[in-house]
Amino acid sequence: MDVRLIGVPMDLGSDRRGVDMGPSAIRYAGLATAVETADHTCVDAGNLPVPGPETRDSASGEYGDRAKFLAETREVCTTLSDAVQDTLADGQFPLVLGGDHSIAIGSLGGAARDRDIGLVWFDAHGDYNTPSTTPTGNVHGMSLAATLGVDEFVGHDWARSGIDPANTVLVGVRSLDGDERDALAASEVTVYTMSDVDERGVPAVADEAFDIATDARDGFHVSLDMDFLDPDEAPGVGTPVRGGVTYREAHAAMEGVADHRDDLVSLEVVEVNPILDDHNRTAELAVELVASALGKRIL
Ligand code: DIR
Ligand code: MN
Ligand code: MN
Ligand code: MN
Repeated sequence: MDVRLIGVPMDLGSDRRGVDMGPSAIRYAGLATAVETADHTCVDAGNLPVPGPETRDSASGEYGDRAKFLAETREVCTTLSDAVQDTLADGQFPLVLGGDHSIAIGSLGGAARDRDIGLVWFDAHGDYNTPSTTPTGNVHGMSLAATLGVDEFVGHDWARSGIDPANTVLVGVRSLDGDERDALAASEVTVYTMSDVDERGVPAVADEAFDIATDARDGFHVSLDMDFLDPDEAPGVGTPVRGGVTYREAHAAMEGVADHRDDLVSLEVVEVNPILDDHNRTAELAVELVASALGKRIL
């Protein structure tokens, strides 16, 4: 297929930490070549414009600092949503590079605009906070709730993708905030924690996740937060949590994505932070995992 790279140097969803350099680091780690090695063509659409936090007021949105930079997040995600929709309309495959995880609101806005899709979200976190439950005010911890239109996000048409929570799956979870945990437990989202991975292994858990997500009529989107992996493998992330999946388990999960690639609508990889990284190894790992997800095989 024809893969179109869309970089989103976004760090407004998480207080400036360096995640805005993620798209550069991932490109420098050889993404385009890796995509071609997996037998696809690759065009790079460059980066979308993202305002710097220094030039804006964090309380710009209607929830003030309980959802920081929400007005800017809306601007960027609206642009990204159009870019993803245009990519799909042109018959190309959107590969979105973050940036923090708030950009998933834009990726999914585009991918789900004219489609009924499911969603598999690989993450240490639930990203299911809302302005009333968030302990940080950071929108990257709210993006799953926003795209599903939960609570305060009900009236936010720019954010709500229309994805059915019954076709939505979280995999790799090991860090939830108190109210976030209760909201997630009461939702129809399927949550596979690291305990499920311990008991059943990544291939079984991931395959069940793909079955739930591909139950939607028009395929599914994969959102890969690099903190899904253990910090020993992926130190260059903004909010590392120990106890994540290993290098091999992450590849197995992405090979599972590739096994379902006839249904794969779009892919994003987020939260690579070069400032915290060790010689770009987290970006290099992101590149390897994308290649696996797009069908690269050892033999
Ligand atoms: C935390 C961290 N639950 C928050 N979330 C992160 O700020 O809402 N998500 N790091 O990836
Ligand atoms: Mn996340
Ligand atoms: Mn995370
Ligand atoms: Mn299956």
